[in-house]
Amino acid sequence: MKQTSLLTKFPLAATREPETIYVTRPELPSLEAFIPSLQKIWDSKILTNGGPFHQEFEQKLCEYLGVNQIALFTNCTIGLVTALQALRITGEVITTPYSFVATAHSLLWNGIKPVFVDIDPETLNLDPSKIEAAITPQTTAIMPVHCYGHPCDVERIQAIADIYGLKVIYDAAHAFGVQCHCGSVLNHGDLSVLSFHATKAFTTFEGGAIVCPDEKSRQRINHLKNFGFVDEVTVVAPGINGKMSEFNAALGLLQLEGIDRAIALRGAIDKRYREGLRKVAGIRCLQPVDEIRSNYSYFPILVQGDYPLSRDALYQKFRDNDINVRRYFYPLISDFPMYRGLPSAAHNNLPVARKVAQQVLCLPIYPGLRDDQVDRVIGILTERRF
Ligand code: T4K
Repeated sequence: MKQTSLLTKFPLAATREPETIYVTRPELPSLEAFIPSLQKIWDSKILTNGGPFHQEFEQKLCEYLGVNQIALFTNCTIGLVTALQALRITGEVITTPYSFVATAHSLLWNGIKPVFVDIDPETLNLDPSKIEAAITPQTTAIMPVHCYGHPCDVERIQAIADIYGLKVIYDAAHAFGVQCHCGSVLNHGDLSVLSFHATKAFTTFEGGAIVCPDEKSRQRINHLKNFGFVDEVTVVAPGINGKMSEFNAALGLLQLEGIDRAIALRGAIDKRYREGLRKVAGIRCLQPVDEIRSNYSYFPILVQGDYPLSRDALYQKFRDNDINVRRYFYPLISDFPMYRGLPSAAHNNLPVARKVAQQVLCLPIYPGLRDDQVDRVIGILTERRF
């Protein structure tokens, strides 16, 4: 595709943003570029249930991501709930407290007990060295999160799963397009679940997908996301309605054309933050872990003891300056009422996650964020007037 037509379709970086700076803004094609797809949907009157855009999007996504099979979903949360059903997970599942609540909620929706294990202080992902101690005869699976799109220690997690006969379902909501040393990070574990929510690096408004290793598991997942229907008269499971509509799939196809440019723009912002914050005492930037290719979906910093402001005072200072930074992920999932009574939610079981949740701030990062806006964010962190 010629550069000029790509710019016409994705003009966002060229437009001036309002002065409030958000933690993220969705990157969208121009409305004109989307209208021909809408016209096709209007003409065909095929709105959902695996129509032509859905089929084409699944195929193009597999090619782009470098994965075998994909089942599209209405969002990641329903994808996680269905992934657990597909693998018939029961009993207890080991997971991280340092994530968005949807990770653990997907377990509760299946009547499964979450067992929280602490995170690694460098990667902020589930700490593999702490997993074995949490395994009981009821444990059937591990549900790690590639937090901020940084890959988990997939090999150590798989080794533990193999020894104890456990399944591994990755919450890969943040990991669209991330490649580690052995290809797509989405190819690890039994299943990986993506989010295409408006706040994600790749968005279809709402949306998600399960990455599956083979056609057989994809078929079971397709039944489960369509009420359990196999054909007009056969229902094999109490499935849910998790189907992605033609509207979202058509948008997704168009979004694929702009995603490399969007990730490159995010990468430039990541670089500018790192350079600007290199010498700021008390501010720690997370280092890329095992990525050959990052997606730069988030830019978390950890506000440490030697920084002159507490994390929450700094959060307020950003707010006072119309910069909507976010505390992803605070509070810990294990501190919410439906989880805090669990033995694994105990205060002394999760010291690293607890400390990080008190230190983290996610800075704005999205393709339309201008250099002067990035510098405004850096300026808040470096100015000495407190
Ligand atoms: N697993 C993990 C690890 C996740 O992080 C998530 C979702 C999931 C699973 C579940 O995925 P889905 O079922 O949603 O596909 C947001 C998102 O709602 C949530 O999807 C996301 N993680 C989580 C980390 O963040 P909020 O409450 O912070 O979003 P909100 O509405 O405050 O938006 C933040 C900023 O984004 C706004 O200030 C402006 C901008 N924004 C947002 C929306 C929704 C826009 O510019 N346009 C928009 O349409 O939760």
